[in-house]
Amino acid sequence: MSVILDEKLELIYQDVLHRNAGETEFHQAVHEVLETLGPVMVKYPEYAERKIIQRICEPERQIIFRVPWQDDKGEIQINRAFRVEFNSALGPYKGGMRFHPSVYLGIIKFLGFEQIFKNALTGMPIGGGKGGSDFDPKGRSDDEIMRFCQSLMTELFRHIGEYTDVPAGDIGVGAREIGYLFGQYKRITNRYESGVFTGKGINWGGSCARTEATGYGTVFFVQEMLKARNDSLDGKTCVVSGSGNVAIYAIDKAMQLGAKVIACSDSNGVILDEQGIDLNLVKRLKEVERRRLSAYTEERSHAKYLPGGNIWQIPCDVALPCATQNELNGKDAKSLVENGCIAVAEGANMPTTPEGIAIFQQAGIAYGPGKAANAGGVATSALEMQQNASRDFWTFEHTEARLQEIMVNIHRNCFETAEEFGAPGNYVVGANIAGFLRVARAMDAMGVI
Ligand code: NDP
Ligand code: 2IT
Repeated sequence: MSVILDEKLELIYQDVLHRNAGETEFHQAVHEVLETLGPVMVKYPEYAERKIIQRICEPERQIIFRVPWQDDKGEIQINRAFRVEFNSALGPYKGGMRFHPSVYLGIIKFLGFEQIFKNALTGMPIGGGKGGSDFDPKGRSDDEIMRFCQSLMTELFRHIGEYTDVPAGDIGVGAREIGYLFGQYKRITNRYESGVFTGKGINWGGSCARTEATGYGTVFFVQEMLKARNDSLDGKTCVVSGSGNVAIYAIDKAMQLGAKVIACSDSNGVILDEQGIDLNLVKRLKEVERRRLSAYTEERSHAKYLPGGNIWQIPCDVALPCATQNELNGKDAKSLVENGCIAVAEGANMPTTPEGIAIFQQAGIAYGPGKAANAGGVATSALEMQQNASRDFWTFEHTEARLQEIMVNIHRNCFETAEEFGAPGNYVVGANIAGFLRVARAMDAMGVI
């Protein structure tokens, strides 16, 4: 790890390593937060005394279970699923479910840990949690996805609830999966408990703008970072990694605000379209036809498909990593900076390695970490819960306006907190400390919990 920790924090970190052996992504997420908490321990020694950090690093509850199901050939498949209920000081556990073959406990714990601070930053009443499975949805039929979701929910239903734990989507989990999961929950419990899930379909309890929220929110965050530097997105060249839910709506909002998005990607390669990405085509290929991004050049022959390509080598003003963890390393950060990039905001969770973050910060570019920049998704989930609780349904315009207001507030909070703690312009410091303090104050008020 790049930064050396204060002595007390190093001891806490060593304990986390020891108790959670082999969970490298979780170690990375914890280290990044501990790096910034030194000045907090000086200003609020009572939190150190009452071991708030050690308590936050230990999940309240971790559930691991078997998910057996039958594929279309009748063959039995066995997957493993997780729900890590990390912290409920501010509200019910809240966070997505990820279906991806790389999922293991260390991934779910890093995501759940990040979620605590992110959710605190939104200012909404939501705790932190995350779940998922090592199930690989690629190439599976709708029926297989349904049977898998039903089997998973046959165990998960007993752990979740509107006031307990409220899952949503993440990688590999979108509206289709949430439909199957919610349907099975409703059937088992005999309750139409809308608030138990977010990301639901618009005509059965979902919220307008939830689909768009993470990508839109990330771009609203960029807009605020640039405003703070007397600049704007108008006329800027952008690259966006990924071509899933977050990437698609980040591209959409960046274009609406006058930027030119010239590249996006998937895990196989990169599309470079100097005329500007044809977003309707990407949406159709990914959301409707569920095809690989390489199919883009079948209809846009002037565009280039770079198999195995590195999107961060493409010169741009603004880079938005919106695919997955550790997708942007020190070398990539160096290329971006050398090619004149002025702003990076993370639509994905922990996409930049510690070496990459250090390079962005040394170069003085505007760098928005995921727990601040992608908080618009979960914030809009909380707006969905609010609508469900009051049996109300807001318009797209109203919901988007609330989302933008929340992102402006998160930016301001991170910006001001960074200044207060002696690190002006450092949004990592601002996000970690502002998020931590909100959780710490709530935990401290509730005694030894
Ligand atoms: P999707 O499943 O819709 O899309 C994921 C995209 O990232 C795909 O293009 C996928 O390519 C690519 N990708 C996934 N895993 C890998 C990998 N291991 N290597 C390379 N590329 C990969 O997921 P989302 O758009 O919802 O999520 C993207 C990121 O945003 C994640 O980090 C997620 O945690 C984060 N996030 C999501 C929120 C949400 O509301 N959905 C909210 C906040 C953060 P391929 O198809 O080839 O796998
Ligand atoms: O990482 C995230 O914030 C999400 N996947 C969204 C979580 C949610 O509960 O909406």
